[in-house]
Amino acid sequence: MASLIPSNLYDGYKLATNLLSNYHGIVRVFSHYDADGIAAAGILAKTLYRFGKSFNLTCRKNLDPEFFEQLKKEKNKLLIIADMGTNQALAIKEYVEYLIVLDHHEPSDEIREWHRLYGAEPEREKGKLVLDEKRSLESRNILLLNSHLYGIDGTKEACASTMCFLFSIFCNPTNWDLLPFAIAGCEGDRQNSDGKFHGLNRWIIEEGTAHGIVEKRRTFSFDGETVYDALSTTNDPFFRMFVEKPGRISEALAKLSIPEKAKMGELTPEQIKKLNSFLSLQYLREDVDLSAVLTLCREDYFTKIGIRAKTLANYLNACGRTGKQELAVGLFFDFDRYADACAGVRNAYREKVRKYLLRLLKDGTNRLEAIQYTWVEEAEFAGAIGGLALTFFLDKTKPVFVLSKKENVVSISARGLDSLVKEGLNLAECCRIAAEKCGGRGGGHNIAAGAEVPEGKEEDFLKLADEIVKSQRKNSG
Ligand SMILES: [Mn+2]
Repeated sequence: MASLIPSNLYDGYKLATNLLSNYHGIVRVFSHYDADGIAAAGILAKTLYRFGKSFNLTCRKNLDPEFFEQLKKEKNKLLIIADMGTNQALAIKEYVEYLIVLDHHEPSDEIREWHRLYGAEPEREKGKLVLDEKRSLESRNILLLNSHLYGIDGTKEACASTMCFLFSIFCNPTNWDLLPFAIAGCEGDRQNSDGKFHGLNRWIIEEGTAHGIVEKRRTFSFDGETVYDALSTTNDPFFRMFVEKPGRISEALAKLSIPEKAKMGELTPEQIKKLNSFLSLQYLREDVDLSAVLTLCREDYFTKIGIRAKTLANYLNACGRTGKQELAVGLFFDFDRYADACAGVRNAYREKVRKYLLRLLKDGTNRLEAIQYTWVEEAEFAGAIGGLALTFFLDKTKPVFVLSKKENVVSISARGLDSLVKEGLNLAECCRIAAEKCGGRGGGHNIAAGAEVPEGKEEDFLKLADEIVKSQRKNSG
């Protein structure tokens, strides 16, 4: 393991592990509320539990002023933040004694510089968080375990659940059994958007496959009990023709001589091939993004607990975003007890997403010169809807911004495509700059980012975002 992980990251994990073993209070954990964040949270929870540590866990949408208020009141000593927190680390540290951040979001220039000065090559006493006298006081006792800071691409090679999983097996090799959840986190964050896993993600998956923890099988990216169920309920991948005319599912299956009631797990290679060709051809006609065509049929990982990584990711995402985080985290401790409840939450979530997708399919988006945008009533659906709509039916030459309003704040989820990123699009930068100019904040990844601005500022935000995207794409030639 040491040879694969950069040595300074290895040191970071060692320090984090030692810090935990010498710490006897309650560990406060915060994580993000999407599939990757919940996977990271569950992995941390199980790790702390096996470590014999008491902990208190909360999953949140973001680290807003309310979070800082809460932090001030709680008076925590040791805080672990996953899937968020890199760029707020110095502010968070004001309220706690020790801070560990396990993240994969793009660090700001300020944080990169801080890390270069104080974090990159820890000249620390072995096993203790004591820093060299030369280093600044503020830098004490912050461990930034963000993949980007160690030369690992956080959009493809390691997500928050990967960073937490590595920490977890560092603490205790028994935790290898949490691998299915780590893969679910990678799936949730689309680290394998080209159909393959890379870097540290690939390493943990290959190790897990070699040791029989997960089994690789070629299958469709949609799931369900029977092939009819799967095709009639899936939003990701989304089949426009089936959604618009559900009768076509039976027609297509009859034409391909595949029984509607055939179990997804029991399709023969011949049936998989026929159905894949049919669906791919349809996608090419509908001008669906190529990434979806290429990943329609691909490798997935089946776990001993009897669930696919992709399905698990859907459970975690649906529970996380609809305030049922305790059900999702329950899966890590007693899978059989919580699986049915999670499936129910996933089904309800899927129906709502579909309702929004249908509306968008019918009404289309509002367009500016370089971006397009739409509104949804519930913020927790914004990211999913933007990503799916852009991949499966919207104009692919413009990133999509999905807005929603809650109290006095407008939340924005921005989604792009690989093809746009190659042309210079960087939504993280776009959201950050545009939001800051509107008195809000934003950030994320080049292909998927978010922002919040005060109500009334959304028009300004959209205009600025339009200008920024225009110049990003122009500058790249
Ligand atoms: Mn993530």
